[in-house]
Amino acid sequence: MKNKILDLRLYFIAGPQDFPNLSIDDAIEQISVIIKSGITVYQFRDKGTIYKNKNQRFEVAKRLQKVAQESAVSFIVNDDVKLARELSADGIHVGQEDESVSKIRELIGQEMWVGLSVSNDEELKAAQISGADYLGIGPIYPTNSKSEAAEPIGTNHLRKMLLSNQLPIVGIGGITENSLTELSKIGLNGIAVISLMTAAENAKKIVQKIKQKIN
Ligand code: TZP
Ligand code: MG
Repeated sequence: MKNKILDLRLYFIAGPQDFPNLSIDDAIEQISVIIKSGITVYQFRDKGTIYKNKNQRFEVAKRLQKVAQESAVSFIVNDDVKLARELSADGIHVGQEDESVSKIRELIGQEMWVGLSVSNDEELKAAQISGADYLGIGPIYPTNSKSEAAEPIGTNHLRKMLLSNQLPIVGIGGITENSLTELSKIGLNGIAVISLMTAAENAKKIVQKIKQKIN
């Protein structure tokens, strides 16, 4: 169920596939450590390729949701509206190629947050009236974490895009510790990351650094 406030400052995205060298149990453990490190949102982004059956995927999502709930971290499901509803997740996040926000609203009403990915001016404009609660905008920089990612937007263009935006927004794509200062001046509500956190040796340290910069 929707958490009252959606604090977008540090939005971590991952599924077990983002830990290709680990067993599913070890990946859950790693993701749990990150969820507990002070992030504000966790998105279960799982392409479903590594499981024996659907039930196993459901159980993994449920375990991670429990960790998020215990840490007062909002739990968002990527793409899979059915899973989000079965779990009563706090929200659902979709891309341009997924079910439309209006269709999702028909299914779920106002009970969950709906996030939408945008990667260019046209998508950002259309997103303003889409009914989405927040937007993920990117990739800002080149990324290795999404195979079908669009062209990087770059911070100069991103700044211009945000002039015509009214919605809460997280920046995503290729964000490293080195980009935090630059990103802190753009007016984002938060940053969304995969590899910055999955590769972190000390998740808490990175979280502190990000929270100092992005607020
Ligand atoms: N959408 C746009 S870029 C991206 C997604 C899911 C991947 C972000 O991963 P990273 O490792 O933070 O660049
Ligand atoms: Mg998608």
